[in-house]
Amino acid sequence: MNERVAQHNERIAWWREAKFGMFIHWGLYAVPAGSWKGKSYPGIGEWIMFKARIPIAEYEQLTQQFNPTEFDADAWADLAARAGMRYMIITAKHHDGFAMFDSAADQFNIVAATPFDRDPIAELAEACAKRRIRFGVYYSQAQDWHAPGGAIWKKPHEGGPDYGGANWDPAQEGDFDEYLRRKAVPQVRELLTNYGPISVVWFDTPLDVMTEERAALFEDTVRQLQPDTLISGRLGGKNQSDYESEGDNRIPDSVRPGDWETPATLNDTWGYRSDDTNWKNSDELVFKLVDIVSKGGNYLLNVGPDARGVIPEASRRILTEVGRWTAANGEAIYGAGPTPLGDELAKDAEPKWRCTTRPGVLYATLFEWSGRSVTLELLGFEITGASLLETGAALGFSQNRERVTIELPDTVTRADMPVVKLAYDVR
Ligand code: JFZ
Repeated sequence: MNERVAQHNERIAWWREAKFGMFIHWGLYAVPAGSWKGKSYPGIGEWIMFKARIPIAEYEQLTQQFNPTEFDADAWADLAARAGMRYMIITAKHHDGFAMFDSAADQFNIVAATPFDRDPIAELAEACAKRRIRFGVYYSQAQDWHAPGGAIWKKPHEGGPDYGGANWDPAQEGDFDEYLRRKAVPQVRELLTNYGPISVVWFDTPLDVMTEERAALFEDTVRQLQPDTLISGRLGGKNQSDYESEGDNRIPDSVRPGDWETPATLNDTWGYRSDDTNWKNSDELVFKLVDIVSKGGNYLLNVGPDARGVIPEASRRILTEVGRWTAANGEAIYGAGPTPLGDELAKDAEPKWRCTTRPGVLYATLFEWSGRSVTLELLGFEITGASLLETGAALGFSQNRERVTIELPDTVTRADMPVVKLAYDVR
C-alpha cells in the first residue's frame, strides 16, 4: 500500500465508522426564508440572492435583521446526538459569501456585520467536542456572490431563467484568483486555525473554475494546517478529495465501492424556507439510512435553522424518532459493512429488507413482510444463530439451501423496522 493510500485510510477511519451525520445550512438567507419583496421564489432557500437577483448592498441590509438570539449550540449538538448522528457539518460560508464566523479576512460576517455578537462556529465546535461529535464546515470555495471576482453559477438554476452566466451587480466583477487569494483561502485558513479539530471541509460547486492548480491551494491549506481533516468530494481539480459526494438526495441502486456520502434534505430545501413543510417521515429516513449503509455509503442529513436560530420543530421531532431506531439498532449501522448479497436491492424484491454486515454476522433490517415469519435468500451463507438485535432474544429459524426462514415474535411490528442478527459460517 502506498503512503498516500495509507494516510487516506487512517484519516478516514472515523468517518467509515460514523455513517450518519448532520448537515446544517444556516445563514443570512434564513431571514428572507424563500421570498423577497413579497414574491416567493421556488426551490432551495439558500439561493434567494441569486434567484431574486438581489443587489449586494440590498442583501447586506439583511444583516440588521439577523439576530438569532435563540441559537443554542448545545441544543443542536444534543439533537444530533439524539438522532444518532456522529458528525456535524455546518455552512461556514455559502454562495452568498456571508461568513457565519468571526473573520478577519472579510467583514461580511456574523460577528462584524450583525447585532448578534457571537460566533456560532466556535460555539458549535465546542458543543460537538463535549459530545464527541466530529465537527466540520461547509465552505463555498468557488461561488461567492458578494466578493468581487467570486464565481457565479452560469447555467439556469433549478429550471429558472437563463442569465447567460451574467452577474447582476457590477460590484461582483473582479478577478477570481484575487478573490481566492484575498478571501477564500484566508477564510479556510481561519477555519482550520481558530476552531480546534475540523473533521471535514465540505467544498461545493467547483463549476469550471476550480482547476487542479486552484484546487491545490485549498488542498495544501487543509493538509498543512490539519493533516487529519477530510476533504469532501466537491473541491474540484483532480483526485484531491477523501470521499465522493453523490448527487444531492441521490442513493445508488447497488453497492458502490469506495468512500461516498449522500447529502440529503429533510424537506425540499437546505436553507430554511418558511413555506416548505414537505417533510420526509422518520420511517422513510430510517430506510434511507439502512439502504445507504447497505450500499457502502454515509448519510449526511440536513436541517435548516430559522433566523431566530431555531431548528424547525418538525425536523426536531423527526430526527428524535429516527434516534429511537438508531439507539436500539445502531450495531447494524455504525462501522457496518455493505451487503454481501445484492439481490434484495432489486426493485421487485419481496420482502423488502436491507442487509449490513460485520465479520461473521449479517444484519437483516426488515421493512415489509407478512405473517409471523420472514424468508430471506442468503446464497452461500450457513446460518448458525438468529436473534432480534434490539432485545437479544433468540429467534427460531430453519434453513434449506439458500433460503432461511426466521420466526418473528408477535410483539414485533413493521413500525419497529426490526433488525434480525444472523450469525453465519461461509459454505
Ligand atoms: C449545492 C449547493 O448549491 C446547494 O445550495 C446546497 O448547498 C447543496 C448541498 O449543494 O448544490 C448541488 C451541488 C451538486 C449537486 C446538486 C446540488 N450534484 O452534484 O448533483
